[in-house]
Amino acid sequence: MRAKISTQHRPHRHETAAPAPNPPSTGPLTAEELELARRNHSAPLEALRWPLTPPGLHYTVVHFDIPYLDPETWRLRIHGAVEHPLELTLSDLRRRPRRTAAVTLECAGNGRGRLEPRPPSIPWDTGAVGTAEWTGTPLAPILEEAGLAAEAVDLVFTGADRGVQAGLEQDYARSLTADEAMDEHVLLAYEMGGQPLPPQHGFPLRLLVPGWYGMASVKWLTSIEVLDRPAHTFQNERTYRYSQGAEDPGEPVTRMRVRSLLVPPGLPDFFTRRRSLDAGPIMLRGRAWSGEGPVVRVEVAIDGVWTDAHVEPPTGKHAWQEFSVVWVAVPGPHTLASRATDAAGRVQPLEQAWTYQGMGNNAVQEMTVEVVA
Ligand SMILES: Nc1nc2c(c(=O)[nH]1)N[C@H]1C(S)=C(S)[C@@H](COP(=O)(O)O)O[C@H]1N2
Ligand SMILES: [Mo]
Repeated sequence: MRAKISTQHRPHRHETAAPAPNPPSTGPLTAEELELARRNHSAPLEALRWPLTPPGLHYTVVHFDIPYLDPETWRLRIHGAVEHPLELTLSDLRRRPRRTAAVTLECAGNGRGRLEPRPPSIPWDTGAVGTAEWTGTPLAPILEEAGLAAEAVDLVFTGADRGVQAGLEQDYARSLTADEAMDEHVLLAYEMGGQPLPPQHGFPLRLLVPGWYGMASVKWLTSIEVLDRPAHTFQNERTYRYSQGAEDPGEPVTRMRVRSLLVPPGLPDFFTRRRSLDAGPIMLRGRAWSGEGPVVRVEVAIDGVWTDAHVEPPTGKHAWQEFSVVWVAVPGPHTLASRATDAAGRVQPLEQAWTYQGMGNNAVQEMTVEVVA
């Protein structure tokens, strides 16, 4: 049995949440998690070498199926509490002012697979992050043309993908407040890396909410509904929460927490992925980002001793930043780590606070390497 849910009408969040498919687990990965991991690929960490994630290496998340959409018949409807409802074609959108921005997207569940017990969802390690140049047209002027009603409270962004989650049939939909939606950086994006969006990244059009975890950037966008009351979408209220249990509504997940990751140095072992490198000076590099950016400091630790790394300025307001530090590697096993601080003064924690859905994991990543003479 599964219930049907429309985008806006669903149980209030204080009502009992539907149970997660399985309780958090400490056991081996389940067949369902392995299938989710196969379908939703992360970036291999060596992809962090590129300032812009090369095509095909950017992580993807697809809750249901990738919809097959015909760009000729596809429309974006802007409706609800507006003076002038709009129905826009892809060429209408392409004729509007064009803007390109390098934006780092990270899945809010990135790092979930390392939690104990492990929430049952995509069991990410740390690679659910990427940076692309997205091209599109700013949303705010379109909303101005539509004429948001004075009573406008929330906007619901709905994608063309539909499926069942937690027993409820639904379209993938997320809401933003009118203020958040009117932010000048929010884009309706139709290109990624100068090419039409690949199907898995939202062809023909996606929302892009820079600075926020990826769930806000609704792919395969078909509808923007303006509401004169708070929205209650499943993806805002039942998932993407910092909660401690199925009954705990918790706080909503919004902006990306400050984080840094090192490019794995040296040579990997095919099977174990353990890494070895030659003794001597080596440049350690990585990337750091924050939804409250920019990143103002990155420290790198060798065997627990922290030193400041050099941090490059961002290539775009919402793009990650490169950091680097020289290490004179001496033979033996070593632990490497990096820790970023953003302009808001937030610092990556050394230990990850556990949440029921495994959201917003930004703890310092540790990596062990074997240095050989
Ligand atoms: N319509 C729709 N939009 C979506 C999703 C989805 O499943 N359906 N997944 C979201 C999540 S959770 C993330 S992290 C980002 C991932 O974007 P990407 O696949 O382009 O990297 O898309 C978001 N937008
Ligand atoms: Mo995500």
